[in-house]
Amino acid sequence: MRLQFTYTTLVILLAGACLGGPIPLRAHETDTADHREVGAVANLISCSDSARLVGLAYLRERPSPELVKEVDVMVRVWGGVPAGKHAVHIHETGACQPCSAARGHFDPGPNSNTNPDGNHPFHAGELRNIHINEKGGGLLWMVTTRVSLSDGPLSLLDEDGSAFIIHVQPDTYCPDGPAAGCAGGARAACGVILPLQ
Ligand SMILES: [Cu+2]
Repeated sequence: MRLQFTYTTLVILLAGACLGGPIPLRAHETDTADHREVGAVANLISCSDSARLVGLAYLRERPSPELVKEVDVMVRVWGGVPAGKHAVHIHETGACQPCSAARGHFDPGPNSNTNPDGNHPFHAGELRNIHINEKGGGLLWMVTTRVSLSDGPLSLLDEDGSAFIIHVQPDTYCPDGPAAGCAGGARAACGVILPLQ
């Protein structure tokens, strides 16, 4: 099942979850045509039940003439993921059926290494852990400068797209170098990143 979201839907779903200081949810141009605010959304689907929508993610690239952009990231989960900390990343391919179709971590460029454990936490798609409470809800809100939504070498909306992955285990950020599972292990939820018009 894939739901179509509008900005109005996003405001209803996310505004109440924005703890103390909601960000404006707007799609219109706020600068010149080259420096637009751009948005994207991902429906998060359970990796054990592809018919189950467990949350959503929202991205907003702020208007800027710089190549490196500031991108607001908000991930909201309302069920289907066990309580505790879970790794959250942006993976390199916009496919979630099965969740392994999202492949490795988003990490474009001449020194690309998408191995989830092998180059962690240095991939462009790295995000922070999300904490899921005992009722199954969780909210992650952060800013990254490692990716963009507009055209360019860091764009998540490249030819094969990108996807959010929420992992079963926490992200340890691999402090001892490459080790199996240090980046969160198996996959709990996945969402293909789609542009908002
Ligand atoms: Cu991952």
